[in-house]
Amino acid sequence: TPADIGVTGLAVMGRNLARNLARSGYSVAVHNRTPARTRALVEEFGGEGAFRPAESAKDFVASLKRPRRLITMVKAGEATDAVIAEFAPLLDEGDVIVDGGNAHFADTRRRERALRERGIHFVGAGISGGEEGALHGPSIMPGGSAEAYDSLGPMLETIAAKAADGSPCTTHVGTDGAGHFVKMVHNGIEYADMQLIGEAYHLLRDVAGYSPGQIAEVFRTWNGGRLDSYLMEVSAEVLAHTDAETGAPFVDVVADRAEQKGTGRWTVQTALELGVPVSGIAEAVFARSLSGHTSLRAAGAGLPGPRAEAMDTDAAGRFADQVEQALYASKLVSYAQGWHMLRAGAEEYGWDLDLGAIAAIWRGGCIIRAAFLDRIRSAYAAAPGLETLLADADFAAEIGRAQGDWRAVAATALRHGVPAPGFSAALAYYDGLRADRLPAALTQAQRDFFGAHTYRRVDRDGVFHTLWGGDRTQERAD
Ligand code: 2AM
Repeated sequence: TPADIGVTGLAVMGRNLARNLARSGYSVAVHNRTPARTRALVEEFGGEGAFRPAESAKDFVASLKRPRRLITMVKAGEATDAVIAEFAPLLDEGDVIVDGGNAHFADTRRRERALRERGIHFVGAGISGGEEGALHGPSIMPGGSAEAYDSLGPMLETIAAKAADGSPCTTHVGTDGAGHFVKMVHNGIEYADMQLIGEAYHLLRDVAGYSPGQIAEVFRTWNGGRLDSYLMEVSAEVLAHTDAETGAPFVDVVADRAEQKGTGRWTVQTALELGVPVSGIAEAVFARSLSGHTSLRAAGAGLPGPRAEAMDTDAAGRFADQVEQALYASKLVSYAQGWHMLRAGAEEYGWDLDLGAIAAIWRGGCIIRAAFLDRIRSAYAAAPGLETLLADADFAAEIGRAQGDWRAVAATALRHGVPAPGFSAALAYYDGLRADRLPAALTQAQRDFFGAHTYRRVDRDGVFHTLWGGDRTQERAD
């Protein structure tokens, strides 16, 4: 009997996804450019379910039930195009290719368009949760035609993570590149979350004087409250870990140069094009980048600045509580920025994104999974047109209660010379939203002065220019 679905590209993500499908009762055709990986999968895990190994692309395609469904799990970029070029000629109208890699959404849009012309459905599916997620239940963000989702949905819903209320962490996100776009924003938010947790750690260490082990305890406590999240849990685990070789806290033996594969950078690049201020994500990308500039940091190492002063135990405890408030408020802001970007992307690319459903499918499986996402889901359920998450009454009230401590923490960071770009950028964004008047008025006047770029007035319609070099009279410019 033919296989329900095929997976090609059997590195660890593909292999685990194929195993997840097989363990869920589907018969899975498996294929890899190098057949040794296919054989290894069947040898090691063949007992877990119905695998149909194929060595040639032709046999692989021939072993699939019609309309055929195949998932490619190869490296994003040229490999994906190579796989499509190899398989598309072997497929028929109505067949479905799913790209489960980390493709750029613009590539997915291009591939979807080209395959649509040939009658083949192309689904760009963001998959988050790493290796473990792929095996035990990831969050899956598929974009493509509704017809393709009709065919794939039941399988994806079976293998996806389940939220606490039992609902699957997948949904039809939107057409063409919507799934990979949403996955990209997920990763951007992940960068911001990690940066904010890093800043909290840095402040607790250098200002409160806590050891990594003590910070692990603080994080565990926070993880029992509103900051409950996978990343908080991971951070506590890491901070509690001791290096076996040296006996030092593990975090102290890791080189402090953060790397990046590029999805955070894509998020910021796209946000710049969409004109959406995602300062939390941008600061996170820049902070990683700064950390990696070894010679630059060496050149700056002797620059003057304050030294953190020791705090007594009570003061340190009070400060830790304030940091929790600052972390929560900054996190709220970065999620608000992320959702703004989702809205803007939907508008630009014509996707009907359900902003609450996206929060819902991030409640489980993915790296930013957290109880908190259920609150975003309900905020959008109550008000689908919500302009910003910060305008939700509950979030606004919370941030109102947090803001005193948030400001105190940001000020302490500045005074002690501990960099906290995420906390301060989030606060600046918040105050920018709150402001009655912004200095953008001066910006516009400057632009008109040196470049005759014109301005609008607060008191009447129209576009104006002032004759700055002449008698400074104002003329209509529209
Ligand atoms: P391989 O085992 O033959 O190298 C991650 O690198 C996965 O993508 C691997 O399964 C790898 O196959 C596959 N891959 C990388 N480049 C590829 C290409 N150009 N065509 C097909 N598969 C490719």
